[in-house]
Amino acid sequence: MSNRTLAIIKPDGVRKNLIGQIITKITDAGFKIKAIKMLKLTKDSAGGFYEVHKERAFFNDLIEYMTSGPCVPIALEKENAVADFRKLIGATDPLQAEEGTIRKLYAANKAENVIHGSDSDENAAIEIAHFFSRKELLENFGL
Ligand code: FUP
Repeated sequence: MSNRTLAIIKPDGVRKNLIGQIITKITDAGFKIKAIKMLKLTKDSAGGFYEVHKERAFFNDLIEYMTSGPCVPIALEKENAVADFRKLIGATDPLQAEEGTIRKLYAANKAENVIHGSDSDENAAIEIAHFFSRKELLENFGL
């Protein structure tokens, strides 16, 4: 699965009407969209997704933000997907993100940073499974 990663256009990206612009950046960078949907996370689901951060001071705000409106999870494919996608989105804090990255272009701050990208092949597989069931991947997306 080293050729796959999970992106999420977060609720602020959807609210700012940036779905199209962000997807264009992603596909222009050579990523192929393998599965996509739009949904509003529940608190439980968002809490599970960000389980690693549950002891952090920002956890409650993170869950409020991630459940504040619909988001768009996307399973992407490309050689070296995880690393290349992290490069395309830029640092967590847009002030530290490189010019031209999605977060530099569109993110308000490090808490509301418009897009998620998996940080390892192992997490990519877990995160894709968080949003897309095996049955759905097979029947709807041919994966
Ligand atoms: P990233 O891998 O770049 O998405 O960043 P992290 O996994 O460290 O953080 C996940 C999310 O937690 C961020 F996208 C936003 C939120 N966060 C904060 O709100 N404050 C912080 O200081 C760090 C992260």
